[in-house]
Amino acid sequence: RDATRSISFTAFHRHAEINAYLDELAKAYPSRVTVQSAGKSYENRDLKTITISNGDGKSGKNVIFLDAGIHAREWIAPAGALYVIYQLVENFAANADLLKNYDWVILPVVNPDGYEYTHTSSRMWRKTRKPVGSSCYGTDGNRNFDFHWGEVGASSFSCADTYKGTTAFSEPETQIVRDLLLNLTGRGKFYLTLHSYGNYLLYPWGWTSDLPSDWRAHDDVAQAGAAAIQKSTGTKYTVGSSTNVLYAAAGGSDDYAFGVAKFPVSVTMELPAGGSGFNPSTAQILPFVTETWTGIRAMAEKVIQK
Ligand code: ING
Ligand code: ZN
Repeated sequence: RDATRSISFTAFHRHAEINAYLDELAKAYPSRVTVQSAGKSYENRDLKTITISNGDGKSGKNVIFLDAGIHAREWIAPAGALYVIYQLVENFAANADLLKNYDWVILPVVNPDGYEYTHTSSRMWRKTRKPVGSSCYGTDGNRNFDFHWGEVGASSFSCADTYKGTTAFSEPETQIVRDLLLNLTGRGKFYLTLHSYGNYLLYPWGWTSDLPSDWRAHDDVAQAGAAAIQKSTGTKYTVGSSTNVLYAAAGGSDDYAFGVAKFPVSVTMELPAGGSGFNPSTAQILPFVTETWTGIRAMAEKVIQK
């Protein structure tokens, strides 16, 4: 029998519903699930992480860290993270191989203030919501990490969508991701961050067109994801370094995870648009997140094999 799903993939859920789903899983599966607040957003929302294990009680395992929703309008990304959580927790029996020697830590909404703002006020908002000076709001979280911060592809103009922030880690939300990543240095073997849109599997660097010396480690994993997706649905993903296949942008979380927190594999996944940019129809959610899971599963298998 199929696992029962206690969250739907026929709607985009509000942040409070997402946090409630995590709490419900912690209650229903206490031996395999831990939910914690990693800190609060500028507007005081809890950034909850879910740590998923196989319940064997062993600590200090390797970790796969997944986040989504650093950009507010990219709604399919948190939906994708929720589907991963659903698979690993509620469909555990089919995915136990992914949890044997690894724990997963998932932060499904990095930027809840922006995410809520796209639901209530302005669908195309991208940034956080902390005011900058007196006239503009928000910083681009994916330009705010302290690794070659502000060197390329980021704006110094506080009203711009790619505003880098007043300083690196000016935002409570990026500080939270920083601390989660740094706490996992050594154990953290794979960092994956979900965005939309465009069907890309991107790896470092975003700050330079040079490739890291061990770019093949990232490429092997990303290519495995792209191949699995193409095999399952025919959807094509473009694989390469952010600078070389998309555009240069410094201060991204993937460069930080690899360059500073020393995750040996770090990937940004740009989910599909479905012909409607940041706003896929609700009927497209389940097909998209299912396909995305196929790719994530294949990437995780590759990491675990290494
Ligand atoms: N795209 C990413 C962005 O932050 C990216 C692409 C990721 C560029 C990492 C450089 C480094 O612009 C979206 N859709 O946000
Ligand atoms: Zn994005």
